Amino acid sequence: MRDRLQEYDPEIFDAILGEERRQQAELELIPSENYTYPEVLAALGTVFTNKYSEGYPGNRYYGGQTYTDAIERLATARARDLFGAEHANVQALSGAAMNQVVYYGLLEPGDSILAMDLSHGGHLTHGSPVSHMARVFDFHRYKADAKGRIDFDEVQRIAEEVRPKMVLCGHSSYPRDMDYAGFKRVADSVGALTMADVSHIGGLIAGNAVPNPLEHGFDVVTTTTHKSLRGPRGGLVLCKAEFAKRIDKSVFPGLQGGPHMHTIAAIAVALKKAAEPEFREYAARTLSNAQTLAGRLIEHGVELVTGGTDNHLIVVNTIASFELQGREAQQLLERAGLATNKQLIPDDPLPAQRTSGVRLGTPAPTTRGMGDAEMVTVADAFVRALRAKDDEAADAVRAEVQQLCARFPAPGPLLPASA
Ligand code: DSN
Repeated sequence: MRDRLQEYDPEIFDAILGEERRQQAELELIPSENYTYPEVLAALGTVFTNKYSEGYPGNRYYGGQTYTDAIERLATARARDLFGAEHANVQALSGAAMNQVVYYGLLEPGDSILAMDLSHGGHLTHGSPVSHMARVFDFHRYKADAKGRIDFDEVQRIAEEVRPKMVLCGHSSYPRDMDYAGFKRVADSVGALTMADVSHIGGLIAGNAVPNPLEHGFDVVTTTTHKSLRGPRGGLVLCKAEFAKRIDKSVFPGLQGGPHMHTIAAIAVALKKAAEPEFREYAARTLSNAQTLAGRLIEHGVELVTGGTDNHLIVVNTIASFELQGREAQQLLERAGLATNKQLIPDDPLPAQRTSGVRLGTPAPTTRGMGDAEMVTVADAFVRALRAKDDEAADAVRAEVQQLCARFPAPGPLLPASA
């Protein structure tokens, strides 16, 4: 198949090959990215791409659904089992869609939602003023305290003032554990629903390495499937049985049309992988690698937001540590073969395109099989590249990073390049 693509469309083929080589030669430290399984890539590139399947198994709008029903039933059952959920919907096309599904399915336009501030670790889809959702729902924001921890007295105070219909926790750059019992107490005290967006830590929850909000009585939990869960790009909505119909109707016909059945097949494969004992080891090692990486950076005098991490991600204050804006640091690191992303720090004085920090994470290096020794090497390389602040030093670091990556190959496509 690859030969046919190469022959027919060499420009696209070359870009695919280039990206494969980039992913092998550089180290992916962006905490929301990972290297998926060859089996997931195989499931994605199948004839399920051809099929329209609006509706749900046993109740679709088009015929020919024998096999789409089979894969969607498998995917939903595996999602329920893995996360201990009463109901699972696997059709959301992405993280943004999956969160909109919940807001529209369980709330009315104008209802208030209490969620974490973006610069303190929240997410664009949690009511950032630049998102469409902020025009439809009335978002209010809580922040972390001066030490970067969530102050539940403050969350409670805002909740009593605002009387939200939903309390939302979850993060894309908050490096600490979530106190789900604390959020549930606040929500219960004002009669609000509880929602956790665990997109970043979905795989860590599946691997039993961090707490599961469903075990704390949360009403609804969302997670993307491509971050620490190592699946294809997609979204899961997990909820109590009492919300199942409203969630399903909110996905289809509420927000989406035909589900991407090739993605659902690949999600099912990733969920099967995540239920295996090896995945628990992977989740535990992702956490211990983050501890080692953070510890070594601190030994070098690097300033981390909240002073460390409890999960897979680390936010470095690059202004305080290296007198570099996040954007400059990201560029130097990219030249050094380390892929990171510029990151707002709490109440960042700089805009999102410049920022005062960068964000790193360990899901992808852990997938490559790296451990403590390699995390020390990566931390040393990171510091060397940013302290020298010049292209020559970054190029020298890149050579070392490439050697490291060659020793720990990323899982590639199922078929070799010549197949
Ligand atoms: N873009 C993802 C992240 O990097 O955290 C979340 O949507």
